[in-house]
Amino acid sequence: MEELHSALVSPRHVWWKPAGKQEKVWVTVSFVWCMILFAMMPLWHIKGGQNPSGIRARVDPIAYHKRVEQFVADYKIGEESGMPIVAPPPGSHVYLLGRMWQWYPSLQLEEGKSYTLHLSSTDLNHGFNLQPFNINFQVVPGYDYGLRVTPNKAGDYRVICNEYCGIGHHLMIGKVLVTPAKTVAAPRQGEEG
Ligand SMILES: [Cu+2]
Repeated sequence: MEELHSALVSPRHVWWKPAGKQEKVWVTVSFVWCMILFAMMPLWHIKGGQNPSGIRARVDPIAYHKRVEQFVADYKIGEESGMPIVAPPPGSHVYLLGRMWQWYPSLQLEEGKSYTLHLSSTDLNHGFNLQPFNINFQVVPGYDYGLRVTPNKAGDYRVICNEYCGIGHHLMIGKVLVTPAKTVAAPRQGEEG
C-alpha cells in the first residue's frame, strides 16, 4: 500500500523499527553512566571533603558590624594604610567583614593553630577567595558563616572578591598573614607539660 503523508491519515500502528544492537548498547552505556553520576552526588557530598565545617547562623548586618569592631578593638596590633591589623589568640573567633570594597580587617594568624573564621557582609553579596588556594565562599549579608580553619602554611596571603559587587570590585583585596608556628621547647624529663 502506498504511504500517504498527510495529517488526515493516521500512521501505521507499529511505525517504528526495533532498536538495533548498537542503539541498545548506547542506551545501556548512557544509562549506566547516568546512574554513576547520580550516585556521585550523595557520595561526593559525604566523602568529597569539600563541605564547609562550622556554623551557620542568621545575623543582623549592624550587629555583625559591631561584633567585628569589638574584635578589632580587642586584638588590634597595628595598622597599615588605615587598615587595622588584628592578631587574635589561637582558638578564638575571628571576624572578617566583606563590604564595598574591602575586606575588613587584615588578619594575622598563627600557623598550625585553629580558629573559627566568621564571614559576613554588611551590604551585598561578596565572594571570599583566598589566594593562591582554591578556597571560595559566598559572603552573604544577614548570614554569619563560621568556618573552622587551621592555617597550615606560613605566608602572606590575599583575599580577593569573586562575586561582582560594583565599580570597586577589583580593588577589594584583603590580607591574611600567617606567621610561622612558634617552636616550643620539649618539656624536660620529670616536668609536666
Ligand atoms: Cu566583589
